[in-house]
Amino acid sequence: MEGIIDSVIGLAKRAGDMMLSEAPVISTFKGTKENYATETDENIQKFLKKELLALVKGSSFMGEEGHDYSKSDLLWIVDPIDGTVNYARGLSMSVVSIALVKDGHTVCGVVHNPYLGHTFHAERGKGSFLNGKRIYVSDVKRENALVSTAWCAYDKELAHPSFMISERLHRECSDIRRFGTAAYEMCLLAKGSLDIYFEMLLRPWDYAAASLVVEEAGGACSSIDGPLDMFDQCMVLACNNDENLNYLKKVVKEETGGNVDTGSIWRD
Ligand code: LIP
Repeated sequence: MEGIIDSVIGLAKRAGDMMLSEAPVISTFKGTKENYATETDENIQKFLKKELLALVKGSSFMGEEGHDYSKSDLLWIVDPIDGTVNYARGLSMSVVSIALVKDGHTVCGVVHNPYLGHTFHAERGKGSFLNGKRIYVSDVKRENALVSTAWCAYDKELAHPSFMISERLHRECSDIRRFGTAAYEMCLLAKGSLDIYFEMLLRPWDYAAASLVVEEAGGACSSIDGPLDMFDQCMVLACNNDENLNYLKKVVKEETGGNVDTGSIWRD
């Protein structure tokens, strides 16, 4: 996969320009009134699918807007607009997220915020970068940690345990932030601006790229009982170090009794 990262960064920036130049028009509702796509989500996905499949022969594609994919050991996992509700409501905080996953593990990832001109990228074993400058997670301890989280707007049956966890983290850490885009929040952790990140339920396109950016910056990502699932939805935990990750796992298990059914994107 040598040498493709610059092409992927270029495509993410062109997709970002589409986000800035197209007015948001809601086109599709996906099961709840909170979970929808805009025409721009669909246009960007169509554009990236064509370009990325041409970039790596034999690869396949999974995107948020219609996520059928053929099994291949080389899979593009794309969120055309992470933070779609922000985009639709004119909150200038959304990103394009592109990951190349080999045998279930991300090998390269790009997360681009066109509003701030922030482009994060990482290749496995080569470190993480923001606009070409190497980045590292913080060394902030739990009691001073800035936490970022959310309360399952698309899956409100999971909101109550999410609030319980947030209340405990607020009590035992420093404070909580919420930006409305998982991929960008995890990248803020990778650059040392946040220290603990948690969401009860996300899909592979929300975290496939950003999780590599966190890990290559020295941080740690996992689900509650194992690695992040690149082929199905799961709980997402990301921290600046293993100590805080173990603390977060303990809090989630204690506050949920350890039995949260996160369902599957492959069955209703
Ligand atoms: C969103 C995530 C956000 C989460 C939302 C949704 P989308 O992704 O970025 O963190 O709370 O439920 O998953 O739908 O904007 O790509």
